[in-house]
Amino acid sequence: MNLFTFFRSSASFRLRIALAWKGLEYTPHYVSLPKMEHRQDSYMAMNPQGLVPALVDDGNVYTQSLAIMDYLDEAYPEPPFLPKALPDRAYVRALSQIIGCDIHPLNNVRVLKYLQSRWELSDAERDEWYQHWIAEGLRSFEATLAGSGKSGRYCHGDTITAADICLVPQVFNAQRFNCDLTPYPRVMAITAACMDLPAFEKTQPKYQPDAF
Ligand SMILES: N[C@@H](CCC(=O)N[C@@H](CS)C(=O)NCC(=O)O)C(=O)O
Repeated sequence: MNLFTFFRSSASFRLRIALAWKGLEYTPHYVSLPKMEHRQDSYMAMNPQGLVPALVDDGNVYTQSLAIMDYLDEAYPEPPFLPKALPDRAYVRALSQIIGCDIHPLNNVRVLKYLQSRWELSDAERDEWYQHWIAEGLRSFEATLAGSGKSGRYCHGDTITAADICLVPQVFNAQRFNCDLTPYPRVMAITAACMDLPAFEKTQPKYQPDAF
């Protein structure tokens, strides 16, 4: 397998965790977002969205981290990313999508850059935008955990699921943008518990060879 990744990309971090959790080996290819390597013709030919990550497995190209996690779960089922019971699967998917569909896209690099280039936001205003959507998203994530009766050491009981794999990279990004995370004790306790596991610890941004 070949993974196209950038150390600070939270969507790439999701996949690094996912691959490590399933014990799958891969060759990393480093795509620098500051150098705009994700917009070069050679990369765009593989992923026309010009976003990282991308995964190549058995000659097939896979894009979109949540879709790639579904693919990995179908191709390499153990350990699974989803619980068995249908209501629990829906709960884990909903949590994953709070991160992947409702927080991350609003705070992606290209959105932040557009706000600054087109609408002339200052760095402080950009950070306020970022922190607003983190607060809105993590408030609902925390409330979902609290109201579900399903969370435990991790988002779903004491077993790692896709929801944890999505949550931890988002918390890392929020910390980088100095977001106040004290209102989310469950989120932070789950993140700490995940970081005790090598699949999360070893794949974090600062340990990647392309980190600077
Ligand atoms: N929904 C996509 C999002 C991918 C994405 O936005 N990746 C970011 C890094 S986390 C990126 O490549 N950003 C480049 C840009 O915004 O120009 C996924 O989950 O794979």
